[in-house]
Amino acid sequence: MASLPIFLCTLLIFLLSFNEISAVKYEVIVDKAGPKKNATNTTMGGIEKFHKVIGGVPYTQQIMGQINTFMWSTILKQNTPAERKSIDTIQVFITYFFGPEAITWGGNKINVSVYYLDMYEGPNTLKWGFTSLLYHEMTHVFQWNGEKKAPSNLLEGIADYTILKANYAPSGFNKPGSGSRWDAGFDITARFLEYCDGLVPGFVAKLNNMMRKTYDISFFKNITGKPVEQLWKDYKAKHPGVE
Ligand SMILES: *[C@@H]1O[C@H](CO)[C@@H](O)[C@H](O)[C@H]1NC(C)=O
Ligand SMILES: *[C@@H]1O[C@H](CO)[C@@H](O)[C@H](O)[C@H]1NC(C)=O
Ligand SMILES: *[C@@H]1O[C@H](CO)[C@@H](O)[C@H](O)[C@H]1NC(C)=O
Ligand SMILES: CC(=O)N[C@H]1CO[C@H](CO)[C@@H](O)[C@@H]1O
Ligand SMILES: [Zn+2]
Repeated sequence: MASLPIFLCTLLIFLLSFNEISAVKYEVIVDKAGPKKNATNTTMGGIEKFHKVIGGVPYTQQIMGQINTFMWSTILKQNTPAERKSIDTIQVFITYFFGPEAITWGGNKINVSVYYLDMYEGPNTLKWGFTSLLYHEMTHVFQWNGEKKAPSNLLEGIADYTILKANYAPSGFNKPGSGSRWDAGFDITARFLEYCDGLVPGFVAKLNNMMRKTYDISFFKNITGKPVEQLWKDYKAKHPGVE
């Protein structure tokens, strides 16, 4: 019985460190397996792929914890609860719907399409693609949106910026210098934000924090000293010939 105190001690350390890292609960709700509509595998449908290929609920909860920590420490740089959105639970639904791969809704809920999981094809594994998707969607859960005044393409750009910084950018992700407008959204905006972050370290975190109560385009100038249009011109000039 000598090992019991050690066990209790380990448990206590585990509980303490868990509490310190995050008090957020991660719930994963999976639809019942439906018809097999596989793209690449005759033996499994999307729900089965979720369990057998991705690692199911345990993997999803584990990676959500990792993403949460990365979000606060590296992307949003929010070290205290006062700086963060107050969120006690995040729910992920693995569910049947057509259209986007995933959606974030109701502030703290993410729906991932079973059809997307089923049809996923690419140079990376399905588990990798699912993880990349969660980095994007969980950014929507944690980011400020200027009380809905921030342009949605900027919010999408920040979500893709998280993917980029996490090294989960899919192979088609745009190169630095791509695009014709800073607010084209997704990877185009993400690459521009990466440039801004090079000028002012922590740029994205600063911008997000300013977006807590409202949004104004002058935030770019406030942080970098240059208006966004000037930043975009400088950025394009740094990458000549990139469309
Ligand atoms: C199909 O599923 C099986 C069982 O997990 C797996 O071993 C195999 O690699 C899959 N094939 C494809 C093409 O995904
Ligand atoms: C997300 O999925 C759940 C479970 O299927 C469903 O009840 C909910 O309406 C979905 N949300 C949206 C916005 O589609
Ligand atoms: C930036 O914004 C902050 C807070 O909104 C303000 O106090 C500060 O004066 C601004 N700085 C510049 C250079 O515009
Ligand atoms: C509905 C569907 O896409 N089924 C496919 C399952 O996978 C096999 C093998 O790749 C295809 O032949 C089926 O069309
Ligand atoms: Zn998005």
